[in-house]
Amino acid sequence: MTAPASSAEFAELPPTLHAERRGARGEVAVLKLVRAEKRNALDDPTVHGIETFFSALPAGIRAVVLAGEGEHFSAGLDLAELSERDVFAGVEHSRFWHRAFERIEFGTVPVVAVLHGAVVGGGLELAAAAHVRVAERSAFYALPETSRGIFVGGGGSVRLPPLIGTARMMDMMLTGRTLSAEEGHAIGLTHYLVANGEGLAKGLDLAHRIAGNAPFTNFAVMHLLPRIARSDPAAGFATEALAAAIAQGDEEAKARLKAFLKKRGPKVARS
Ligand code: 1HE
Repeated sequence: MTAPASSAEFAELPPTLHAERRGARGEVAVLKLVRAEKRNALDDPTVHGIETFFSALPAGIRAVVLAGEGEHFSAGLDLAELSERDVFAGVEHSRFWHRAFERIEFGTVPVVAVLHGAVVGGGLELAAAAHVRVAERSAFYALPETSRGIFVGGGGSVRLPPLIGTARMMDMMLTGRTLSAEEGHAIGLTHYLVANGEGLAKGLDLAHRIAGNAPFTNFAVMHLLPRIARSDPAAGFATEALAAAIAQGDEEAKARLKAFLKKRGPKVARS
């Protein structure tokens, strides 16, 4: 279902991005890379647009689906823009990507990435910043930076090792190895594997489920879980205890617990 909300509600985006709201109350936003003629290569205006979009989501949006138009999710960094940058400009450019993708990973709402075709270089780094990844069987993953004589610069060396392991990332970078959709799923890079053409529907279904969670719980999962996982266990247990106490004190949690006890809340179902 598409909500009647107009794209004018969103921050101004470059022509390479398209945003719309979905769901009965427009609670899910879909952000699409729409530069299919360049295989959704990420030029500066597009990366800036991603940062702007996630920094200024309209009120009422509780989850985002990130997808790509055309045959591929994204061919990564726009190589045409790389030509004459000096060393420090390169540092600033990488930091600019970091800021933009940080707005996804540690933004205001969970993000479901829907992947198909090439998910390579900066495109894979973009996908890694999302919270849940759905892949169509056409998807393939690679880090061709090495073959271009460059290095990952969009946060890949931080976000990919926890997902797929440092050794596997090393192999992908050193040998130029491409992973298939099935391999990506088997190693936990993606959470769901679906038939070609079914990714967006699956992504929307998951986003609507996420949008129905208590906002504090979504916040804790996005912002606290990864930090607890990286901290020492003593700090992790203390943070977890605080988060658990705050969550259960929330009115939303109390209402949901009461509903279950009165046989009105959902039961856990077999998959
Ligand atoms: C591009 C880009 C791009 C395509 N920058 N223009 N990324 C890469 O090294 C991947 C480079 N791209 C490819 O390997 C292939 O294009 C694909 C496998 C993704 C798709 O192949 P295909 O046959 O469908 O398309 P194509 O014919 O190769 O490309 C169509 C057009 O898109 C063509 O332009 P045209 O004007 O000749 O039509 C291509 O030049 C253009 N195009 N990919 C610019 N990446 C923050 S650091 C991140 C570092 C990285 O991301 S490095 C990895 C870069």
